[in-house]
Amino acid sequence: MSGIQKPVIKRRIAAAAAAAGLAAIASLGLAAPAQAGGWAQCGSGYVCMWEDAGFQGDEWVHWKPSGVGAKYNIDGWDGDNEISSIYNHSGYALRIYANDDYTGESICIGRGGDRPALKDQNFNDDAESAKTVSSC
Ligand SMILES: [Ca+2]
Ligand SMILES: [Ca+2]
Ligand SMILES: [Ca+2]
Repeated sequence: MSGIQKPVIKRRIAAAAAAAGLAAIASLGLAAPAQAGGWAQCGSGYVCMWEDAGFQGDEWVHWKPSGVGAKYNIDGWDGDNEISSIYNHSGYALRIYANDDYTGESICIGRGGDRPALKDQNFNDDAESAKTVSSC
């Protein structure tokens, strides 16, 4: 009803369009140029998180979750509020939280999904913990 809802809807449309674009790239089997760097080093089964966008810089998280509900507390000195890109190469959906102890705002990345630039989700330099979930 109010104008307040407008930006939210626009953001959702933008997110959906971005997701569709990534899906199109994946279905063609093409690696986007932005997926150079550490992306290729994130092996099957792993969740990887980098300090910089484009899967660059220090890889603060290189984690192989054991199943749904597995938890990862990003290191307070090396990673908290620094993560700018993520590749979820694990077999589970992944929820990433703005605060420690799996609290605060969160975003979810489906199995096999990636986020080359978390600033596009308004989540740059914000993640502090992560947990695998059954679905997004
Ligand atoms: Ca943390
Ligand atoms: Ca960063
Ligand atoms: Ca945070």
